[in-house]
Amino acid sequence: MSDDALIAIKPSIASTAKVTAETRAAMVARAKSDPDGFWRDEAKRIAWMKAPTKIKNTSFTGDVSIKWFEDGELNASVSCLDRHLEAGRGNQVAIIWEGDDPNSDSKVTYAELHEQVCRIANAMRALGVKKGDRVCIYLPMIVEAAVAMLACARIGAVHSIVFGGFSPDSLSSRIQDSECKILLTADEGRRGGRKVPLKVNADEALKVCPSIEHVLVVRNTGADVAMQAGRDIWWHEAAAAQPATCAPERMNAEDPLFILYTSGSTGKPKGVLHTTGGYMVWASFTHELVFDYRPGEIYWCTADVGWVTGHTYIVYGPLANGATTLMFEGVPNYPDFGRMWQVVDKHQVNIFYTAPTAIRALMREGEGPVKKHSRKSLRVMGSVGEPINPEAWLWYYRVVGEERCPIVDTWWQTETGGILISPLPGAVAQKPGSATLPLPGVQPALVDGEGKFLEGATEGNLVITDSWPGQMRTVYGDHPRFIQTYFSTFPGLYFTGDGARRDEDGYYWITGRVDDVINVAGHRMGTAEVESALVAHPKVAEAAVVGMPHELKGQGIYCYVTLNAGEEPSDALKKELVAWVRKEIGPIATPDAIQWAPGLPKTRSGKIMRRILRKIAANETDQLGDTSTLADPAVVTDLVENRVQ
Ligand code: 6R9
Repeated sequence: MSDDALIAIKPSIASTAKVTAETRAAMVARAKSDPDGFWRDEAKRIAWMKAPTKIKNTSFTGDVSIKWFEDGELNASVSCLDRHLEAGRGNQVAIIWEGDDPNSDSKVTYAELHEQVCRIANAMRALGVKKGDRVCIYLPMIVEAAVAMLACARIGAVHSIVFGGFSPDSLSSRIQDSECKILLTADEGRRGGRKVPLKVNADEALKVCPSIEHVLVVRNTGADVAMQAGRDIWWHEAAAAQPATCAPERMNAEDPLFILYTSGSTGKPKGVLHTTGGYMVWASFTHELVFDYRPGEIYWCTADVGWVTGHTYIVYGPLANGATTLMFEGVPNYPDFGRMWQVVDKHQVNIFYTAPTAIRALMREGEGPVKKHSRKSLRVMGSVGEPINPEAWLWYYRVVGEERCPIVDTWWQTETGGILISPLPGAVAQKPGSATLPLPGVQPALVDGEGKFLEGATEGNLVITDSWPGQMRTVYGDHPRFIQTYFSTFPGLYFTGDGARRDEDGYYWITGRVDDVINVAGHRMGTAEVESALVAHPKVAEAAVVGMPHELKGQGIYCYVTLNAGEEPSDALKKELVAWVRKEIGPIATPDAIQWAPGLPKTRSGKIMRRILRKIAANETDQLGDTSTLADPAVVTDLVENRVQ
């Protein structure tokens, strides 16, 4: 199939969708000509205590200041809970929880969720948590994770979720950076039939986190865990001691809602800060438009709440829209490769949103596990996290969705708060492998290395030329780093760090990161983070890490390691280094290949030439390009000869 093969808009969807090709065009035009009017109207989709009169006040130059709805007042938890109770939907299921074990599930109604949130919100207030305080959440995929987020929002505390797969070191550095006051965790998590020792990890992390005053612990698996007197409190006991209602804090639209750490090309992960009003409008707007969400539908996003996708498309977006959102504790291949489709049938899922890495892993197992289940309830299917190759796209479309369900390939980032580029099922024809067109109000552009705008069908660096409500506001505690990272490469433009191609129809094809960030199974990682973990090992002198093509994960982690003088390379040491990186960062950073490098290719000024290392890792050694600027071209010969197969 050629790049340009269009998959037409489904007539059945076009005739019933809220947004059609015509209405989309009108929205795009109005968002451009009258942004204040457009977003003033869209802001009505969430509940305000005081409706905003000032709408957009943003600047991408100078000190970079992004404010939306700045005189509005609201509480995010009210949009997600209270107003649904007031509308008589208290008995509707808000969250369907599906356990790792296929025999465990539960349902929580909006009224029940409201009560749980209020109790934990009160419990945190009783522990001294106030508006603006940071709360760290280190929980597995259980209902309490959503409760924790909304309870923070209720009292105006800023949550910072750390993915349950991260190591104690990764957890402690995130807690320290934002000086969290309390930690919400569980005894253990479950994943793929195994237990994750969250409380043990948390105890280890907290040895170096003086800001943490208390730990609320969910009894999840019932494991016997140590409880530190005076510090640790059982979640269920704290909840039971509190009233079932809690007055929501009145928040300004620009008060912070959450911090989420994400990897960049340099240094430690950055605390991406999102605020309340703009983020909530964006979460609700994009969830409804992109998934063509209709009241009463069952919606399932397979992400983890530890990532931004879980924030916006498991919790805030769907709950703001009054949807029934499914939360899945498990993994796609446990107990077998049919699990996703078994869950789809069991809960009659209408909208399904997952990652290319999962699609590729399932595709490898063939059609059998898919065909064992009906999947008739599915109506729209999404993809997120990395470029989806046309082959995987077509398999998803033909085999899973039986050519009935439009595929929405959604491009966005932690920084963008929600989806920016995606087809809308009733309005935009799809092309396998393309994220297609920007959402109304989003203005992408491609620029060359000098920042010159490129027109027409072309390829370049993806930038966004003007603000949208869901945009991040700053790097927590480091506004200069925010400006430096996103607005200095191409002054006056938001630089995404991605490259993209635009075709004759104006469709965007994201080609991947153009910086030193790699995307392993949809998880973002800075090569610098893995390098600093490696050089922290006593036997390692120097390390350079690059991405390499990986059939399932999209990219794998390829490490070049130079040992200290006198240290002998060995397979045992390779294993030790792999285990070391897993311990330092977490299992998602497990190196796929380690190559012993007597030396690294460097320029005469000492810069590692990663371009060459990427080519060797990708086994494109015939395309090394110019190596004449190297201080010692001989190291390249050695690296090529000893490439890890
Ligand atoms: C939501 C999320 C962001 C990076 C982004 C890009 C890649 C995400 C994509 C995609 C191609 C898509 N990415 N969605 N690339 N097509 N549909 O994943 O956020 O973890 O911050 O990662 O992921 O490279 O820059 P985050």
